Amino acid sequence: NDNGDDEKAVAVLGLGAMGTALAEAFLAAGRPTTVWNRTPAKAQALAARGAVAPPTLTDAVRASRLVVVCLLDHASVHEALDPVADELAGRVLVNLTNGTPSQARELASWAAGHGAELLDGGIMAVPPMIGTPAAFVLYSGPQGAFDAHRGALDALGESVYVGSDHGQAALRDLALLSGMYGMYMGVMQAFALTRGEVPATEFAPMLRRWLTGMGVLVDSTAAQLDSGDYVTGVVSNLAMQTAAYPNFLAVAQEQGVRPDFIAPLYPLMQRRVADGFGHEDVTGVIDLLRIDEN
Ligand code: FVH
Repeated sequence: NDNGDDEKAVAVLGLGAMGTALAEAFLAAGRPTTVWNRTPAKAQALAARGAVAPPTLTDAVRASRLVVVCLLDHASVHEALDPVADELAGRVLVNLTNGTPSQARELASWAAGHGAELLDGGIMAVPPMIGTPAAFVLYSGPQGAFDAHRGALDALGESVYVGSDHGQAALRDLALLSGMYGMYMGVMQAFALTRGEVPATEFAPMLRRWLTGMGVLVDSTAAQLDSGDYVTGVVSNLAMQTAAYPNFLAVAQEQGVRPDFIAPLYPLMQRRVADGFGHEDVTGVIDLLRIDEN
């Protein structure tokens, strides 16, 4: 079962919800796939579908030049890989575990110290999306390693290379997920306000339509940020938005809902207006988020 010299072979370490989806996608793409999980039982279903499930992590790492790791967090990656570090020499380690840019850079140094190259990645998909056109995966690290293994990695979704600095994929990943959680907070607030008065499934299409329409704000905000001009293109000025904002806090109180998710934005908007920027877009609030300037 040693596929270490098979150019098409892939090893997947970690068979949680995501690691299992990754292994399934490699198998579906016809890649000889070796799998390992701390709790071995999770490998059984994949073995039944053609994956190789060796008894030890050492065997799994030796099975492929391309080793994909997708565990819970950065600490678990070290906990799993530290004991087999020397087996990584000459291999490309692709880390798809959620982590920070500094953790990615640390893992890259650690891998280099053991003779391996690291591609750090950020999966922009949930497990059912893996292997479909809806999925994209960010990668950063050595361009040569990315180019050499892109053919395999494309089985997971669109492979997007974002630079040689190992931290770049994690930075973009966490920024995109921060945007998602901000959106979730808004969605949760909207459902909490309407709960008990409007059936959620009746309200949902309206909420989705509104949020989809407001997606254009991403591009208008980006244009304003890059130009430094927060006035051109304003359709909803900050003073007007700040005047309406107390209503969001009032309706929360009226509906018996905590305002925690939406309350923090209000003082920032007020401060921006007080500083004379009421005629601008809400974009200027981003300036107030920088710790070093405030
Ligand atoms: N699932 C998702 O929607 C997101 C999508 C974007 C990317 N994330 C990140 O992917 C990483 C793995 O997520 P997951 O969904 O596979 O997570 P779990 O199903 O909870 O599986 C966790 C696996 O990690 C193993 N594990 C945990 N601690 C250790 C350890 N100390 N040593 C070895 N393995 C460890 C765990 O093994 P076991 O409990 O089955 O033995 C699972 O294989 C994650 O970074 C997401 O943020 C997913």
